Amino acid sequence: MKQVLLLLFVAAALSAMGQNKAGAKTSSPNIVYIMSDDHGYQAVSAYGYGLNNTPNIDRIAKEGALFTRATVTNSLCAPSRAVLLTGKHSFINGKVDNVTHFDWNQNNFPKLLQKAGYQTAMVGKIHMDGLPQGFDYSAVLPDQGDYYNPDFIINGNKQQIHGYVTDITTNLALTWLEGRDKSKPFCLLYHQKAPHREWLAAERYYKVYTKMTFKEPETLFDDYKGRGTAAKSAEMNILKDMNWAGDDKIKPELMDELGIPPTLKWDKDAYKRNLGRMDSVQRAAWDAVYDPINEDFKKRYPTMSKEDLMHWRYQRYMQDYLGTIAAVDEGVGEVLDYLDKNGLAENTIVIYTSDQGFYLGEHGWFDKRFMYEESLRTPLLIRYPKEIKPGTRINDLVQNLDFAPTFLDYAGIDIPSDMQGMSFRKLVAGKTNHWRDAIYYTYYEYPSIHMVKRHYGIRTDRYKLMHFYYDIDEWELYDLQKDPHEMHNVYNDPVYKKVRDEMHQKLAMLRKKYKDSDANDQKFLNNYLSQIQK
Ligand code: SGN
Ligand code: CA
Repeated sequence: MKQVLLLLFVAAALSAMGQNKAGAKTSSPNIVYIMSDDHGYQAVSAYGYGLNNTPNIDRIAKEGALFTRATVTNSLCAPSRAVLLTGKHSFINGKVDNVTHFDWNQNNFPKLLQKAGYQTAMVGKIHMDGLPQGFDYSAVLPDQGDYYNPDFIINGNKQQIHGYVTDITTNLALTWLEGRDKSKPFCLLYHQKAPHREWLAAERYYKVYTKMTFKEPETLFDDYKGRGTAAKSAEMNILKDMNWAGDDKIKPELMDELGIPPTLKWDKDAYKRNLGRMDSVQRAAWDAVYDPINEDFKKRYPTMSKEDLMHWRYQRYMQDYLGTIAAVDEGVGEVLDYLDKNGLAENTIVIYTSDQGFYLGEHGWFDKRFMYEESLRTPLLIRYPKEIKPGTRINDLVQNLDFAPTFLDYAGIDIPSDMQGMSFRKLVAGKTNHWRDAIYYTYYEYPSIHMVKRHYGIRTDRYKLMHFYYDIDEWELYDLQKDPHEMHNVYNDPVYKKVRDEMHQKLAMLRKKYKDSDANDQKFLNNYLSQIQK
């Protein structure tokens, strides 16, 4: 009897403190984690590249912090999402590439938040099979999803929703926020599909962006001298490897008329599939803008040199890519407004990031995968007025590996000892200078589209060491201070002998620390080869 009374007393005391059974307090911070797909930091205006304007995303950094060297551990969509959820490297969580199965039964940070009394939701692109675990609500795109009139899988049930994917994703996020149980803290993962290939913008933005001209990067005409086999054999060059119909939006009939062969075998099908999802009103609006582009190209193509074509294709790429980002930015603004209007801004951690970086013409490329800077790094902005001073800039080497432990730390939940990332809560609050001095990276999806060879490596403040393996055995070393564009591999330069030895030692230490090995590389290679042969 005494024990029962004691329990009743404890329960009453806990509820008086605003704490529910599992431990989360009503005052625990909310989390809004916004992640887009393939959004390079060069296309967030807060990073200062001058390509486009993203005032709403920038607002997060203005009122909070901007990370100048945030990186991912594996620059590919589904692996990056698995790292976000688990706080573990790909070779530990098992999702090493877009092909391998992800095991939802393993632990993840939303499950832990949920257990502690948070309400959790995931909206938008997740790119992994199976019902997402750890969420009270999920509304996700199947696989890559579609830009126009997309299907969504809402709590396991598929339905098509009319409209433009970015706007729909924002609406689903806002609707969930409004309808949530307001007595509990919440964690919302709001994941945009844009600006993923094939870059179809919303009507209100393609009308504007297709008229714009963008600054070219210095290395657009890179000839890959000074690099190894991997950069030379990758298939991500804007001039050689982009689809004419699928990417540039040249009509299949016009390709035939001009004698332009498809780049990839699904070049024309990609175009037909994407535009085929539009209704007649959407299609008419599209044609009104893209028909004149086709007519202009038809006139110019016969006299264009390869160089002219590269200039033209770069502009076409940027118009559509940056056009899709405009709606992403607008959605961020709507969510920030919602938090303001509902008095939630003060107690909500807002993050903006991407699943990886992207090449916007640097080295002549599009896509990602490589450990070179543009795809290794990713935008990262965070606002939490209670702890982060406006205008903070963090240059330390944080990774997407750190999100899970950071969120648990903010929520006051113990971080499981097998999570491999570090909480950056103190770092961003200016309460510690203690941080890692090197990051570890792995990439596996080869042979595959874009043909980026398997590699792993480390990056420190100044240097980067990479090993490309499987069908080659090549090392690359870059001095990022002297050579920020990574144009000269100095691995065999005697001047760098000491640096090289030190970097090798550090790499060996990190591989050991994170529990990676040649045996892992071999295991994942064998798995991959058997899966793609099926
Ligand atoms: C598609 C794209 C690739 C892209 C992968 C993976 N080709 O295959 O360019 O690298 O997705 O992207 S496409 O012709 O189908 O558009 S990821 O972000 O999902 O990893
Ligand atoms: Ca991606």
